Amino acid sequence: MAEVYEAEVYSFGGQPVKCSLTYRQAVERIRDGGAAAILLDMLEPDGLDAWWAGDAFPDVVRHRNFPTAAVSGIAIGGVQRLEGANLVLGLIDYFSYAARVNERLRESEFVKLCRRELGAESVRIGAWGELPLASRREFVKNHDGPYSVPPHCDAVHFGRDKANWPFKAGFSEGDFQISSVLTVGEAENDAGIVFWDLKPGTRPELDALMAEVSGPGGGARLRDARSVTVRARAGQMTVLDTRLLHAVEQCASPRRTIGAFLIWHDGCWRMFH
Ligand SMILES: O=C(O)CCC(=O)C(=O)O
Repeated sequence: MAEVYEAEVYSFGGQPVKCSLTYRQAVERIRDGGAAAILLDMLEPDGLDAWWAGDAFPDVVRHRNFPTAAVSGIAIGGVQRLEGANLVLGLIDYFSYAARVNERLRESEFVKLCRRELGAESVRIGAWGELPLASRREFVKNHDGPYSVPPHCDAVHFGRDKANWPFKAGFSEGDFQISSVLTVGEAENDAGIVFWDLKPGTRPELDALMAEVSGPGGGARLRDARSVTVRARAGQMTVLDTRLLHAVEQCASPRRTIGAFLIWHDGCWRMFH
C-alpha cells in the first residue's frame, strides 16, 4: 500500500490547502493543472545526510548557465541552449555522462524512492541512450541579481536548435513537465521557490520572456503577474510545475536539494535531469 503524506497544495490567488496525498497523487495533481506546487512531508531531517553524502552522486560542480547554482553532473538546460556543432558536442557529453553515472545513481535513496513510489523509469533514446536520472544541487547567494536562480522554465522539448534537438513537442505526452525536489538543507533565510502565473509555450516565447524579465522593466512585469512562493523545510519534497516561470529566492547561506524532472512517456513516469 502506498505511503500517504501530509501535504500542502499551493495555487495562485489562494492560501495553501492542507490534505493527505501519496507521492503519485501529488505528481498527478500537478500534471492535471490547477496547482503550482505541492509540499509533501516525506522524511525526517535527521537522516538526510545519508541521502546527500556517499558516492552515488558525482561531485557538485558549477551549473553551466546559473553560476550561483552548483549541480552534480550535467543538466539538460545548458545542453538545450546549444546550437549546431556545439549542440552535437554537448549531447555527446551529456549522454556519455549519463552512461557513466546512472548505475550509481540507481543506488541513491532519491532514485530508489522515485522508482518505488512512482515506478519511474529513465528517459531513453535509441537502444542505449539514457538521460541522467537525477542530481544534487547547492544554491548560494547571487551577488549580481535578486534571485539565486533567476526566473526560468523547464521543458524537455525546448531545444534552441529545433531541427537537431532530439525531443520534439509531444515527447512528454501532454507536454507537461514536473520537477520533484527534496530539500536536504534549508538556507538560513528559508529561501524558497517563487512561481509566476506565466507559462511560455515554446522556446522562442521563453527566450522573449526571459529577456523581458531580466531587462529594465522586468521587475514590473513580474510584479504584475500572480505569484506564489513555496518554502520547503529539510525533509519535504516539492512537486512543482516546471512549465511555469519560477526562480529560487536569494539564498543567504547554501541551500541543498536533490531532484529530477518527471515526464510521462510510453506508459510510465520517467525521470531525468
Ligand atoms: O530547488 C531546486 O532544486 C531547483 C528547483 C527548480 O528550479 C527546478 O527543479 O526546476
